[in-house]
Amino acid sequence: MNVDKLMNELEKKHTGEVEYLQAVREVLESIADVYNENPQFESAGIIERLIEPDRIVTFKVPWADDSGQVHVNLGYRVQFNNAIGPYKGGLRFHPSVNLSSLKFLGFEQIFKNALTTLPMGGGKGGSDFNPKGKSDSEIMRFCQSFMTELWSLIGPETDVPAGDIGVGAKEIGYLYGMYKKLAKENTGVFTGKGLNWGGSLIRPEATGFGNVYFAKEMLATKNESFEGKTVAISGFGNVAWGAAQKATDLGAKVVAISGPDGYIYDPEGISGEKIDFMLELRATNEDIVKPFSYEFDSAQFYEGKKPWDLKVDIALPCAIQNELDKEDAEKLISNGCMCISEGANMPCTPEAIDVIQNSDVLYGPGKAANAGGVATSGLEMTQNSMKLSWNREEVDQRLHKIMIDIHNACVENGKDEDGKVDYVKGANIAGFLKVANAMLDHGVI
Ligand code: NDP
Ligand code: 2IT
Repeated sequence: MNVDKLMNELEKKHTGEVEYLQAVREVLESIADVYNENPQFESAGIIERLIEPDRIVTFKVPWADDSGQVHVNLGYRVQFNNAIGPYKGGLRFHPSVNLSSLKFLGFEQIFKNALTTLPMGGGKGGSDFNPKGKSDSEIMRFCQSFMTELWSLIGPETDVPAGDIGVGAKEIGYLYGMYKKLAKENTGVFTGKGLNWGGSLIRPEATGFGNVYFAKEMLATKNESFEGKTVAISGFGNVAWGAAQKATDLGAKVVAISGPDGYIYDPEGISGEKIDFMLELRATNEDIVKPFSYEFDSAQFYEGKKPWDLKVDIALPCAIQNELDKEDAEKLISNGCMCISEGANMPCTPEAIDVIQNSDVLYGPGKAANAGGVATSGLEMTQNSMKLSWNREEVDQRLHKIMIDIHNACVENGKDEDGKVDYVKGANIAGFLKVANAMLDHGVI
């Protein structure tokens, strides 16, 4: 494999799809040696087949707002690869959604899902619909219209969507309701479902919990732990909330969370009722953290700033892609940060990753560190198939074990001669080998 040649060809075919090209380049660069040592991959065209999605479906989503005005958004489902199981991956509703962002997310999802050890392929979907400021009935009508197109493409053994940015339990409820009506069946076709209609305990907090479990394993390689450490988290959504909870449980002090409007610094720590308040803020659908500073005296709001200029021991980016750049990485490192673990998908830019990997800072890439969310989706699918529910402890123990196993797979595949672990390389190689070998077994399809 010649990475530059492949990337040149891909750039010509998909000009301007910046995030997708970024995600593909990262994977190709880290698997090139393993690929070239195994000529059976080259002759079977594995990489050419893996970097293009199996199919992309695009559709229009017309919906009426509360005043009767009709709007039209774009809907997508990218079914990337199903070598090891049904397509699996979230739906994102956010104005930034386009083909490039969904293709990058679907591509990442292939390797992430392979790392979970569970039988799930990779996919992603969503819309440029912005749920911010919309009423519940507007969100319901949008979800129903979206589903009238999506329902025929998905199924419990075909393609199983879930949530992502802008798609939480409420949206999953409306989407699932419409699916059930159209398909005339009540199966586990979504994950992240409500607890009394097939959902799994721990799924809402699983990505954040899993990220902290992964970071805990990385820290342990340096005889460190969360106990007594300060933590900065970006975002205040689903993932950030779970990460704040678990980091606090493990004895750390979460001193920052953020929204698109700026960040909150609270030197007394964001725990207990303050974590509950994060959920209340999210439920307002406004997506701003500023009100946190009105509610708690110890909290200060820094408008338009990112939390990466703070002196913290651990940074957990949990908001969106490319939110932590080279300057942010340099600031974190010069302030003594020892660990950066990605709750979001691809939150660090390639330049930031270079800086981090040339330092002693532990770096957990999203496809390994945030795999706890989809892993728990896999556990939800298992419970649905068995038509039973596990209790909190059972799900949490399984999630914890999966995160330890993912960490071990990264170490096994990413340890350099000097003993340093390159978690990016480890995660990419471990995920790739599983999928590539399955593709070889299935022939050219
Ligand atoms: P949520 O919608 O619950 O929360 C994300 C919030 O972050 C949004 O409200 C968004 O606000 C806000 N945000 C966007 N950009 C920024 C920014 N630059 N700084 C601070 N906040 C910002 O989404 P999730 O918590 O589910 O997802 C967060 C990240 O985690 C995403 O990258 C997602 O792909 C990833 N992830 C999610 C998983 C899951 O199970 N939910 C699993 C694995 C990864 P606004 O709308 O105003 O932009
Ligand atoms: O990025 C992700 O892994 C998710 N949004 C969760 C996907 C899932 O199917 O649970």
